[in-house]
This record gives sequence, C-alpha cells and structure tokens, in this order.
Amino acid sequence: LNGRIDLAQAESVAAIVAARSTGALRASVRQLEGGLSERLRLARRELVGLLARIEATVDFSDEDVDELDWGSLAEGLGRVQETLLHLLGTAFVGRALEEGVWTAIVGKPNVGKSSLLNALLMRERAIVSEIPGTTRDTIEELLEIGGIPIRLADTAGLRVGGDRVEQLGVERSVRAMEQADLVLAVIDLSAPREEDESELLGAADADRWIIVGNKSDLVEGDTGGLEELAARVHRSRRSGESDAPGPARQCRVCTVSALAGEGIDDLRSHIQDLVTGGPGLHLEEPILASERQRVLVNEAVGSVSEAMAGVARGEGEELVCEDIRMAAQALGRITGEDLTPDLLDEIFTRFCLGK
Ligand SMILES: Nc1nc2c(ncn2[C@@H]2O[C@H](COP(=O)(O)OP(=O)(O)OP(=O)(O)O)[C@@H](O)[C@H]2O)c(=O)[nH]1
Ligand SMILES: [Mg+2]
Repeated sequence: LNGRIDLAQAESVAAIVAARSTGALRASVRQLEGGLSERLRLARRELVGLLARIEATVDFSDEDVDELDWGSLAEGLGRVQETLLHLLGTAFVGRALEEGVWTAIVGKPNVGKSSLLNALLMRERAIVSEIPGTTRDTIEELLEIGGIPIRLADTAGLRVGGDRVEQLGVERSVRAMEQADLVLAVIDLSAPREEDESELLGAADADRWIIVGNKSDLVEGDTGGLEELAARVHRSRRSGESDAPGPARQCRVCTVSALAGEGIDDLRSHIQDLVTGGPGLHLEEPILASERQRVLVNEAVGSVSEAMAGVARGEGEELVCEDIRMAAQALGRITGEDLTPDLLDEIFTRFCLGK
C-alpha cells in the first residue's frame, strides 16, 4: 500500500515490543509482514465484489445487466465466512500469546505442587518441604512452552482446617482454580486415594484440566487407580450445563516425578496440546493477535451470517447489501481501509458503466 504499512501491521509493531514469548514474537513478525492483512483484504475484496454485483442489478436494473444470481451470491458469502471462521478459530491462541495462559497447580497439601512448579521452571523457585501446608500464598511465574507464554501459579494445598493464614491461602487456591485457563491437578501416587481427592476431581473439566500423578518414583509403575479416577471426569463443562453429561471426553492424565524430573517433558506436551487444540501452533499462519481484531472479525462473521440468512429467506437486496456492507466495513477497520472509494471502483470497472 504505497510502501506504507496498514493498521493491522502497525499494531504488530507494538506487539513485537510487548511480546512475552518467542511464539508471540514470531506471530507478530508474521503480522508485520502482512500475512493477516493480505487474508483480510482478500475476504473484504470478495465481499465488495458481491456488493457490487447486487448493487449493479438494483441501481441499473433498467440497463443491460444480468439478473442477480442468488446461488452464486450464497456461495461467495459461504467462502468468505469459511475464511473468517478459520481466523476466528485462532482467537484463543492469539489471546494466549498476548496475555499468557493462566495455569493453576492445585491439589492437597504435600502432594508436590511446589516441586512441580520448580521442575517446570527448572529452578528452585518455590519452597518445598515435607511439612504439609508449606505454601500459603499463591506464587506466580512465567514460563514458555512451545512458544506460548504460560503464567504458572503454585497454590496453597487444598484442605479444611489449618490456621487462618492457611485458610486464606486455600480460598485463593479455589479462586485460582476456577479462573484458570488451565488446571494442573496434582495427586500423590504414593498416598492412598482419598475422598477429598474425588471431590477435587469432581470439579474437573476435561477441556482445561490435566490430572498429574506425582511421585511416580515411589510407586514403580503402579499408578494407584489414577486412570480410573480420570475416567470419571467425562464432562466437558464448557460445552454445556455442569449436570448435563456432555460429550464423553476423558481428562488428560500424566504421571511424573517432580523430584527426579521424570515425565515433565510429557507434561509439557500435554499442556501444549491442550492450549493449541492438538496439532500444535502454526505460527506461520495468520492469527488474530489483538482484542480489537477479534472483536471486528467477530462482528464481520455476525454480519455475513445475517446476509446468508437473508439470502436463504429470500429477503430483499437492500437488506442483504446492508449486512454485507457492514461485514466489509468491519474488516476494513482492521486494516484501516475505507469502503467507499473502491466500492465505486468495482462498480465502474467491472460493469463498464458510466463511460
Ligand atoms: N519421592 C518424591 N517426593 C516428592 C516428589 N515431589 C515432591 N516430593 C516431596 O514431597 C514433599 C512435599 O513437596 P511440596 O512440593 O512442598 O508439596 P506441596 O504440594 O507444594 O505442599 P504444600 O505447599 O504444603 O501444599 C517434599 O518433601 C518433596 O520433596 C516426587 O516426585 N517424588
Ligand atoms: Mg507448596
């Protein structure tokens, strides 16, 4: 664009400065190169083209212009929608890169939560001791897994009783657990399974929990019914009411020894899988990196849906046009382009009117 950068690219400059991880940095550099802008411009151009086609049949219906082909209009809208929904699918990763993934390590006292934090950080950050109730306040650290910034919080062990300070710590743990994007629920494999553990896992959500069986070095392969425990966590809370059965999805399970550092790499890949939704981050692909972009693409998706519904219902051209125009405007605002000039261009060059 006249050798200048557009708004989305300008935004990426700020993101490069603020990048919290190599992944965020790579994604921002890609955006500066214009990958996202290009994709948005293509989608917007397609919308403007559709708009031009409709408007031509409306405005110049007395002249020699073909009848509007509603079928191909619906097809075009469908294509744009697919592109936009694909972009919207990157919103979670974009947010994770921008803000980090809030991750809480929870579990009963003495199961090795602080040891796990240290093992993941590869340094002795939190105090570890054989005395239950060692961690009383939440400790937060930033680490990076597969290019994604992870904000890891070690919490006070969950138990009733204890003194007032410990109870305040427990309250924070519960809050951290509820608000976290990701929960690492730690269980001591060498201790007998207990009732309050099932209670903890009763709150589990297979979409964002990983059950971590720790102290594997003490049990030599005997996972003490861990899989059985996990199998009971079927529910996916995001996808419906907490009482509804939801799709049967087993919670991820991982056995580690925080002390010996065994299984930690495995846990890392579980975390990466869960955050990126499986196949890993494709940071070479354009992603929606800022909240502004996510909101505007979401708006565009809404307007395109409206337009598609309008076409399906056989609504008038005017209403469909209005929805398409709104979608194009939302996309234009991401890159900072204005709608009117090239809309007119489209109409006059494609239909050779007004000569
Ligand atoms: N054998 C063995 N011991 C471990 C392992 N992980 C932790 N421990 C020991 O378990 C005890 C408790 O570890 P912490 O990491 O302090 O446990 P915590 O869950 O943070 O405990 P609180 O802060 O009291 O809730 C310590 O004595 C650790 O050395 C492990 O993988 N294997
Ligand atoms: Mg601790």
